[in-house]
Amino acid sequence: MARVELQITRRNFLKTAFAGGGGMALAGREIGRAVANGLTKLGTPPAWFHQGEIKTTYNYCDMCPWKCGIVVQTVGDRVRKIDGNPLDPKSRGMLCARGQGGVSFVYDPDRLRAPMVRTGERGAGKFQEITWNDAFDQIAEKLQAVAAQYGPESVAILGHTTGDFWFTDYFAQAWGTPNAGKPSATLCTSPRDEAALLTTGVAIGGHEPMDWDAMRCIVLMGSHIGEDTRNTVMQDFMNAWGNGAKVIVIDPRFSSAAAKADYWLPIKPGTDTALLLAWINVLIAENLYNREYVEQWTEGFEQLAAHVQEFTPEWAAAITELDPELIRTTARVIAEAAPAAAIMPGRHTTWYGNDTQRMRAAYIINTLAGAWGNEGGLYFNKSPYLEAYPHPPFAITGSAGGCSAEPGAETAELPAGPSGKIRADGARTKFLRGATAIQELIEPMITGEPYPIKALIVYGVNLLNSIPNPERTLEALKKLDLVVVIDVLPQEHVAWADYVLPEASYLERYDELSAVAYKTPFIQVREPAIAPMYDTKPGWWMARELGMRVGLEKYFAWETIEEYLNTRLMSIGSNLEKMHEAKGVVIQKGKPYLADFNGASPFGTPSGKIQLFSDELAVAKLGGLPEYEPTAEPPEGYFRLTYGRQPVHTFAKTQNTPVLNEITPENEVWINEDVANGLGIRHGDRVWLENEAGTRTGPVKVKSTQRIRPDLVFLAHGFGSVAPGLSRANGKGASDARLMSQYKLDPISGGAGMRINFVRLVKEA
Ligand SMILES: Nc1nc2c(c(=O)[nH]1)N[C@H]1C(S)=C(S)[C@@H](COP(=O)(O)OP(=O)(O)OC[C@H]3O[C@@H](n4cnc5c(=O)[nH]c(N)nc54)[C@H](O)[C@@H]3O)O[C@H]1N2
Ligand SMILES: Nc1nc2c(c(=O)[nH]1)N[C@H]1C(S)=C(S)[C@@H](COP(=O)(O)OP(=O)(O)OC[C@H]3O[C@@H](n4cnc5c(=O)[nH]c(N)nc54)[C@H](O)[C@@H]3O)O[C@H]1N2
Ligand code: SF4
Ligand SMILES: [Mo]
Repeated sequence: MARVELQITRRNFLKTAFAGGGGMALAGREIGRAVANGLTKLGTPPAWFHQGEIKTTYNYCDMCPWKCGIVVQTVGDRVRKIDGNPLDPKSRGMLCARGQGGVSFVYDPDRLRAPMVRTGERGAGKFQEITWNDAFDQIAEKLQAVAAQYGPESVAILGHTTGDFWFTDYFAQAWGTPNAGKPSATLCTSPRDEAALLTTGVAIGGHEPMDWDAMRCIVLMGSHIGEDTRNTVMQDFMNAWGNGAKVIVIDPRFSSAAAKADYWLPIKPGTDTALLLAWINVLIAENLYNREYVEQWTEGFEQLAAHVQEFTPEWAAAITELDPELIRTTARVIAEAAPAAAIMPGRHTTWYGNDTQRMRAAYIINTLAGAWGNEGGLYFNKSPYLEAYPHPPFAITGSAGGCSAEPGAETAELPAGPSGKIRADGARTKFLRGATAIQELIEPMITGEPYPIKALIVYGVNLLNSIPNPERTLEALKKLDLVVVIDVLPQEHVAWADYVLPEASYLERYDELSAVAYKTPFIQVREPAIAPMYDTKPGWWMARELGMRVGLEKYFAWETIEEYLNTRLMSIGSNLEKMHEAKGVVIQKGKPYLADFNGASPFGTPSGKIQLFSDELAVAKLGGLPEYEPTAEPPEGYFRLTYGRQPVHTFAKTQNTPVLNEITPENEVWINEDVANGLGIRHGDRVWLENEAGTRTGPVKVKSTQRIRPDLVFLAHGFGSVAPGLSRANGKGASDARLMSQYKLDPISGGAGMRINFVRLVKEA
């Protein structure tokens, strides 16, 4: 009865409301004001949307590197709300918790507020305020002194987050240092991209080209969607799952994605390549591969078939500790769905130091399934058309790469500096395609070999939390002649700067356009919602001010950022005003499928064919076909340290954001319940984590669970910071970065495998 009554009442209410529809819209503002006045009289402050005119600006999110398009609502000088931009292909009107947390990030009272110069010892964190003018004059003088004595190469520039372009790409090339790097390359995506270049000749790019809508079988190797909370990826995965796609998850931990899987393969860590080789063996032995596709588009099938003959499911079972029948069954599940089946290329793929070969094995399976360029498999990304700002030739060419690099950036090119010196990490000789191994740039700062690096500019990199072996980084920081840090928060490494330059956040600045290679390529604009708070400035302005003082005027011909952006936008018949009218995003046409190429090859290999056998790797004696390479086992009493993402935090950057900190203030260390019981450790206990070198972090809460194998522990990255200025995050939880005394370089991609560290649990004293 009650329910019927309620329905009637509601319907009557709606009728009344709609009867006056037109009038209501007209009178909306009046009513709003009346409501606000009425509430104020009652002593209740009116809601933000009744407090004044709402200004809408368009932007792309900077709470993680994914760059979802956002709509920002501002009243007066206060940002009130961020929503997903419904027209943006990445957000589609939705955001993850971190994206929503952007307002809180920007109003974090702990933000850096004014430029500062160091007054105490490096690392002591003693500074005094300085004017922007004086800061740039002094920095420019010191940079020029370093360059005069050691050459421009002796300045290293490290960058990440969405404004890094101005420093790692634009300034670095104009200045002439090849020693620019991003943690988003060789600590993240480089193995999967190098493997793709070697195999298909097409890099994966910023956006994994899974053709989700039509996919029938999804294989996730690691890829922990749901903990990795990239907005679009979660939407796509859940839609595909809802549409009945089969899901296979390979993970030593029962991840959030594993909870959605039809098949969970709790693999022994570090043995994925053995599983992949066995899958190839089954696909070929049982004749389950796409013969026509293989004949038309590949080279090296005979060699591959001979190579995998011995890699039976039984062989792999002994290595991976998986059931051989499960290996067979899952290979058949992939084949049944092919070509609408793919192993996701992954994102963070720097695991054990042999990672390019693992990714190649995965791509070979995607090839045998006929996935590249077929509907439901892997589409071809296309970069949007957009001209660069015209400038005289750079001193050097070649971008630092990484997942936020502009499409078309020549990441494969290995530049030498103006004095003919190549990258100081020895990239050209060490790695096949000369990637910059960011952590290796630390070495010449300490040893002076092969030549000295004397100055360091850090833009938006969490230096002591993102780069493995932080103790070595600290040694380097002590030796440098000049350290400049551009950041928004007093992160740990900020204490080591000579000059701290506080940036205006992404909601307070214009920025470079975001050009996204995608199924439907698109361009996003960043408009400031409010003026820079405190005495902060945008990164583009800093790059220009510095450039003007070190003789690079010709590269910074534009007077204002509006002029720079309008010049670029001219090439697509647009400008800032039109971008605003278009609600912040312009979408172009893609070429996603083989059929779109009219018989021509979309593959960028020299032969235009997918290289099942890689001649390039064979010539370099790096293995024409992938082989399984065992990784070292944890010593007695130790566990392999693995790490991953936490749904509401980004790396080590959001732990201090008030609303996100409130949801998740600290991390937990996952350990197998039986093992924990054996150690007398209970769920909820606090322990310290100690690596083989005796480095400790914690205390951290124990999550004792059956959801993880007994030979590893798992930690969400980014916690355990030691930065007194971060009032909420300081000292909470444990830091995976601090435990990474070791890393292993992949000889092909230069990627630093970080899952080779072992730790033990020490009960809190
Ligand atoms: N919330 C949130 N989301 C993010 C980010 C963030 O900071 N916060 N960062 C973004 C970025 S830049 C990246 S690169 C991605 C990273 O996210 P992913 O690319 O998904 O990272 P992975 O390393 O593949 O995934 C970690 C998973 O690998 C499992 N694992 C550990 N060892 C092994 C092994 O030997 N074999 C297999 N098969 N699995 C193993 C772990 O148990 C864990 O579930 O996340 C992105 N999304
Ligand atoms: N131990 C360990 N190391 C890792 C990983 C891991 O899981 N564990 N993951 C790796 C991966 S996949 C990646 S992609 C990298 C990520 O590496 P980073 O990008 O270095 O990670 P963050 O912690 O997000 O650091 C971002 C820094 O930029 C600052 N910042 C935020 N907004 C702005 C801004 O608007 N302007 C400026 N100038 N600064 C800003 C933040 O305060 C912070 O200092 O780390 C890699 N390293
Ligand atoms: S995934 Fe979340 S944090 Fe990352 S850009 Fe999108 S909304 Fe922002
Ligand atoms: Mo990453």
